[in-house]
Amino acid sequence: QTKRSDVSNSEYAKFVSQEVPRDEVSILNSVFSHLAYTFHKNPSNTEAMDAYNGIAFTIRDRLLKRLEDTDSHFISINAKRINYMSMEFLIGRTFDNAMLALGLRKEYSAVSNTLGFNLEDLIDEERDAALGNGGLGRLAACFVDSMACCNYNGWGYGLRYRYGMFQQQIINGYQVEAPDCWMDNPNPWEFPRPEISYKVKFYGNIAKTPSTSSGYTWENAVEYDVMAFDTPVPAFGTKNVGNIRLWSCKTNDLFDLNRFNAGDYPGATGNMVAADILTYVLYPNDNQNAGKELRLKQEYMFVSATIQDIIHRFKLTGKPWSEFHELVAIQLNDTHPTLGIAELQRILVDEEAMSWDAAWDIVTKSFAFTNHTILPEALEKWPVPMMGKILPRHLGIIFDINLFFLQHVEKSIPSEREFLSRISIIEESSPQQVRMAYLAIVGSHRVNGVAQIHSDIIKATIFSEFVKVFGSDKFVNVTNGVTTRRWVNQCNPGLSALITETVGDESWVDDYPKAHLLESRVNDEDFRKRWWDVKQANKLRLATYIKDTCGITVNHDALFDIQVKRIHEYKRQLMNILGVIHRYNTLKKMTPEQRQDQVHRVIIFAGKSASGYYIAKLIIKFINSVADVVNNDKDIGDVLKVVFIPDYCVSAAEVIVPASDISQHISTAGTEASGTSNMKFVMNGGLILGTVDGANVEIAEEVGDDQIFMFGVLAHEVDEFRFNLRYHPDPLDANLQAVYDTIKSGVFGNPDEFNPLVECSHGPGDNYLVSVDFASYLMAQDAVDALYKDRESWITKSILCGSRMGKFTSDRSITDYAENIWNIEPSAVDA
Ligand code: B1H
Repeated sequence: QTKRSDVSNSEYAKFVSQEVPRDEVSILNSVFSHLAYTFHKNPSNTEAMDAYNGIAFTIRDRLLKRLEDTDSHFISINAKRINYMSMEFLIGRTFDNAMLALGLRKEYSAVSNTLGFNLEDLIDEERDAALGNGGLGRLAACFVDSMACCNYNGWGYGLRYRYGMFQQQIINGYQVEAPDCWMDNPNPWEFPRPEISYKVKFYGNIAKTPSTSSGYTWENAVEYDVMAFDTPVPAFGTKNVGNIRLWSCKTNDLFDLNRFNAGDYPGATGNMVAADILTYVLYPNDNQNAGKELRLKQEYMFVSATIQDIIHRFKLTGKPWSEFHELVAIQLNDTHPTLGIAELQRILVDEEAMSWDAAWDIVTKSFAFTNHTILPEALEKWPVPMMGKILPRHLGIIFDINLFFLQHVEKSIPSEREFLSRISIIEESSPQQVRMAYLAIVGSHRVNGVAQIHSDIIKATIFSEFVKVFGSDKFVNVTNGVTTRRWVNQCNPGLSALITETVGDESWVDDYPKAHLLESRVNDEDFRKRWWDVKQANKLRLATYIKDTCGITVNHDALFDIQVKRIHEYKRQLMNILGVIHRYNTLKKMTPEQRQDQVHRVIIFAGKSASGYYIAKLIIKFINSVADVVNNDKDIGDVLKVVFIPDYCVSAAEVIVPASDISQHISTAGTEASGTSNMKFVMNGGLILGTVDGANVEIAEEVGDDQIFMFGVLAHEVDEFRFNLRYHPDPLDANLQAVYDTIKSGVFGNPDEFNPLVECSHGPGDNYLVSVDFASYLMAQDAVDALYKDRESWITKSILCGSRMGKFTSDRSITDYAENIWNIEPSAVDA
């Protein structure tokens, strides 16, 4: 307890009611003040990093004020809060985004000039916050941006990993991982909240005790302290500010004095290290379940602290438990936070003396679950013995949830044993496994997929039995979206200026459907030229980036053909590079004159592979080996270049996305739940080459299916083709055979090394149907070339596509969630 001195309320009210000054001189003075008093620097010894920090702290001041206002506003009106629980937030950089959100970019640019720096250079001083793998983590970051911009009371909850997504180096063509020590620099965007901390328990045993209403207590557990760090989320066009609360293990209570006194100094810190390790590292898997004990502990630590925090905040309202679900919505970003269901049930029955049924009613009314993948290797299952050891009470609760669920099913639909075992949360394997997706479905009131085709597929396949049990209405679709603040306004100033001019003001930034007005200018010659010039300038910027990062010179007049995403067999980077070899073979057979007549292309790849994913890593090596040969072939010159940009991350994407002429989204139909970079590329005036999969389908619906290049088998045909590859294989496509022959000739290096890639792209090993789609893929690529030669038609398509993407803003996604799942209204701070 601290004794507070008497601060007169009216003095405080006066203080907080002042807007932090926005004029250049005041900003400059605050920067001087931070430089002097936060960083011990003066203008004569200020380096770029110091200038970035000094400036960033003044922005943070402005954000914190707004964060406090937002919080008090929502508390004062007892607003329902969305708790978006995600093991990943792929935030990227905050600096530029925050200046734009505050509407102070011009002022800050002038201030940095006064300090002797170019604002663009200072922006490059910031390290990405890469607390995520790919689409799922980036989606979470876009969603907190949209919740704030749309004035919803929404917070993200996650983990503060000391090491984020590893940094990828390419050495001799191979991926080499280096740690992402992003916390080595001061982080102006987070602030520690040591007063907000909770105890999280592991291990121990369950004892029967009459003292709790459930009759159980959890004893002899090991306890850790977990502490909050808040990262305010700047929002554009509103004074609301969002928040991402990340948890980190506290180590201070874990010093072992007994060992220390006995002279065992290193041993005394043993527990501290163990605690720290819990939040040390992000598992670098995308669409792949690691299944490691440490990951289970991370998941539990995350959910336990979050649920305790949610309950703490709920109790401050003084409302009865029966109103919990009217004030709290909890969204599970995939199954990773699903233990939250068991944790809330446990706290209610073991600690809050509630009956099982009353507790379960609260749980199921509060939770909702988003599924992001149907890939079997990504579906989370935890061995029962492992869960029993680490979380004995939760395992008991999960067994009870399952028992009551199966009893309900038996009563409501007469079913055979087989059916019950198929939908059981516990898989009867050896050892038994907890199926986390099933727990999430049973414990939630809504389940959604992330694009229409994906939502339809999960209902028809992996969750079909649950549709029979709960009815179809529990399963809904919310198509993903991306924030236009970052993915248009910030990353593409040239295009943004054109949209602003067309719309008449900047209102499109948070009302993206307004971009449809661009369509009215499709025949305006001057506009078309400027549209083209913007793209060329973005290509030049990317060409410079490629020169800097790979040392390869590319001509920005060539067609830029881009595939950037995690490296995964189902995403078929392999098909792309096999297509490149086909193109190379074709060019080699031509006369020099014929060659010069072809559309010049730069094929650009980027993406990380999970560190233990052998085939994905081999694909990276293979792309680099092909690139080496093609790029150094004098016959080929500028007609074809192949580039693998290392260390793909959010800030690299901000340079890459605006520069595409065409981008590839070519997953085997039915495997990519949505994809979100497809949306970003089209918003930035790039066309797409894609399969009938994920959000490609809805993009085609919006922009017109004659506007984009689609090819390949359909999702419902995939099983049959797989079966045929195994039992009735067609003869191999002649072009693909020729590509294999080139590989086997050894031009790209030791053919034995790459043989696994040959084996997994045809015949029974071809799980992702590369050989089946190859011919139609090449035809689609020919159509791309033909259109690019007709520049005017290309520009028309590019403008039409760019103008018809209104649906794909994450503001629309969030509004869908708010209306169909969360049942919540927006409310602006200053309204
Ligand atoms: C997506 C994942 C994912 N789906 C497991 N599933 C992970 C699964 O660490 N793990 O265990 C990590 C990530 N990520 C992606 O989600 C989909 O593949 C995309 O198609 C989709 O656009 C994105 C956002 O919904």
